Amino acid sequence: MPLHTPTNSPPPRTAATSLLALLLSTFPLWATPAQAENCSGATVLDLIGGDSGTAIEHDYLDAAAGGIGANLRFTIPHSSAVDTIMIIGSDGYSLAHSATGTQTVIDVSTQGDGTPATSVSNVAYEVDTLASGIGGTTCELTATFAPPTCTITSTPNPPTVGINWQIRVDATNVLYNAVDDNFGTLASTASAFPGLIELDGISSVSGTTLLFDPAHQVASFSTMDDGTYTTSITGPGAVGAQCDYSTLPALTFIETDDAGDHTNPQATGSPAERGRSLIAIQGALSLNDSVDIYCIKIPDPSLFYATTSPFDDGSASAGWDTRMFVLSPSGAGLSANDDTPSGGFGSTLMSSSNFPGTTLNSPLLPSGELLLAINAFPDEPQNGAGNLIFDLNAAQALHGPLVPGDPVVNWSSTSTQGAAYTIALGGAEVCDAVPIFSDGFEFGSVVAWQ
Ligand SMILES: [Ca+2]
Ligand SMILES: [Ca+2]
Ligand SMILES: [Ca+2]
Repeated sequence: MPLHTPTNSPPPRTAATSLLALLLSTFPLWATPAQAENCSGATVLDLIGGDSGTAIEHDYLDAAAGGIGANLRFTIPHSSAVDTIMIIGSDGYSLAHSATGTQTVIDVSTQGDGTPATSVSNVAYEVDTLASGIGGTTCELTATFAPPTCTITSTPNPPTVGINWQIRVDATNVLYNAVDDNFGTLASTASAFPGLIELDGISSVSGTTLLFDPAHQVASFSTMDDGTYTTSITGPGAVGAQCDYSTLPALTFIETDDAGDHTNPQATGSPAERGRSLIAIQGALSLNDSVDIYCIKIPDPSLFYATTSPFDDGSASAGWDTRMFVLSPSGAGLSANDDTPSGGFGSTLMSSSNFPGTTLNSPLLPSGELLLAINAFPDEPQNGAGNLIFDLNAAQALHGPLVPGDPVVNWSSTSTQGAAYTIALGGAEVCDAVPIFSDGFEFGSVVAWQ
């Protein structure tokens, strides 16, 4: 049995409910329901860069460079009953605008209206169309600041010792730093560089690009001005950008006398050339010279390649059946290839994630200073027991070692091939020293670099 039995009797009528009933009978608020408003079709346009749609990327020119920040135009179609449009931005902007006719256009700017605010990298705008205070569908439009970009231009390029040298910086969508009073900075590794240069004196403005010309100059360029020059800038929303220019041209290393085997690898440059890009090694093998080994530096393995095949790099050449290997500084085999998958008998080494063919035994390329070896088919590197370091039967594969860490002790030399070669390199730098080993003329523990 239920403990409580509901009743159908009405609630007791009070003075307040009697007054409400009287008002409703006199002023029927929803006797003719208003149409729910629809803001679909609303778009936002970048008045500076021209991008348009419901989610745009827009440009920016800071007030300190003569601009009004970002400048957005909202275009909102609606019924003629609409009299108010609310725009509420995720950056804190919130304002009711009057609407007339069947389309309303509203312009806002960072400088004039505080939106889009530079404290965030993008703003979501909620658009509400209202007729006599009654709204309907809500639309969302998204405006994202284009990221800052920069370039450094050298005049002349490359610089010439003894004559005037200038560098220019172009910076786009950059935010003025009111604390440091600049649009960015220019730093350099050059020994003669006077210290951090602030980019504050704009030479000219083109669109949203600020030009600093010159950002730095020397009356008579010297090798003490050699180095890497780096510009750092920041855009709205604390989005940063950097750009580099190096005065140091890339090098081609030419084999000096004879690059040794494992007893005597050859450095690919002098200490003064350390860190410069190495784009090629030129040398030769012969009947009495069956292997050449060089020290190179690989800063980022994902960018590295070495090839003797003109199919893979037009500046590479050999014309005979090469093999190439990468070894660790202590002589452990890391990676090997006989024939590039691109065709012919040239060899190509690169990170296994980039190699356009089969990879076997997990070929590994760490970053840092490594040894690059070239010999001729069918010669093989071997360990101390005379066993193969790599099984190169799959000629077009990229190979890792059969036993990881197994050091090369001997290079078989039965080939009758070998002549001049040019190894084309990418993502490689000059190595100015070679490892010396604790166990004499065999690969083993590295005790120092010379
Ligand atoms: Ca040689
Ligand atoms: Ca040699
Ligand atoms: Ca080959």
